[in-house]
Amino acid sequence: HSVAVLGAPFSKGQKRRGVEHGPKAIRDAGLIERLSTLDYPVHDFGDLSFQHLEKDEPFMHVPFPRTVGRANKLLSSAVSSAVAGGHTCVMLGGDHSLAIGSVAGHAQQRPDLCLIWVDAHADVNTPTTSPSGNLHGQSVAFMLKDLQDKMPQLPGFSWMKPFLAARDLVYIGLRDVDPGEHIILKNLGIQYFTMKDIDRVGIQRVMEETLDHLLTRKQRPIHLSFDIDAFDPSLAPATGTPVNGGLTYREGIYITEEIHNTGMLSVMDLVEVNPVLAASREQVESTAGLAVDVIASCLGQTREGAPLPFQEIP
Ligand code: DIR
Ligand code: MN
Ligand code: MN
Ligand code: MN
Repeated sequence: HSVAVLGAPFSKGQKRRGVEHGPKAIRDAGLIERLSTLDYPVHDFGDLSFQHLEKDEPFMHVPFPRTVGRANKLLSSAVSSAVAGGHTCVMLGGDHSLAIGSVAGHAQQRPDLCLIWVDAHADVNTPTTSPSGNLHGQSVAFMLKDLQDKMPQLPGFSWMKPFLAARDLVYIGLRDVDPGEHIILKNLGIQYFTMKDIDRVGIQRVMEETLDHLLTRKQRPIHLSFDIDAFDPSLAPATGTPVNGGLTYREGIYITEEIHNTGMLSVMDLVEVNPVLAASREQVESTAGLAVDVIASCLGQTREGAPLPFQEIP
């Protein structure tokens, strides 16, 4: 198999500037070089270019609906083509509203996919429940078939229909869930593991239960949507909405190693790296370097050493 890297320099799913520079920061931290040490071809498809829309009035209190809708339409085609071309696809954000297009494009090719959402936040607000209006906090609500009757028709989103069943989604790392989101998680019976759950049972059991829940009935493609703010802010300071008490480095890498080991990872997103919000160049480099470690681990880099076939000691 081969890997396709796709940059999505986009920030209109939230109100802070700078997250559109995430793809460059992650590439500058050595992503392509690192992936080329693994054992398959890497194709860097560069960055998508998103159009600026002059007139894009808010819908209710949701800013830039047409801009976000159009960007995600473009991204969904790009991801769909990459998957159709036989690549494992790595999408570099950009803000987390981009998961709408990424998962939708993936689902076009693989309607049986399941979704693992690693994040401090659930990103499942509807425009009605959202305290901020920001679309990066609403991505999952656009996907869920079970929320269809709660979602208004937003301008910019007529190209897509909800495609995901609540039972095909698992969250890991939650610690900042809005009241309306909590009601949705409970009402739809969505499987989620908060940081408290990780404290209680450990990351090993969380991953066992996650993969049991999603893969026991049948083997199917995995979409991993990884928000860098799932990590503790001491490890990933350069991000828009840091929340204390996040994943340790080892918990994060354990998650990605276990996902790699399923052999079912098909598309992943790495989002919300915002180099402009860092207090120093060191903070940019540590956050982007962490993103590179996460991606490489998803694609087979191990803590044990290179996954080579058996060789004699030289
Ligand atoms: C909040 C923050 N729940 C919202 N969400 C963030 O705006 O809906 N997601 N930051 O990554
Ligand atoms: Mn998120
Ligand atoms: Mn988040
Ligand atoms: Mn491998």
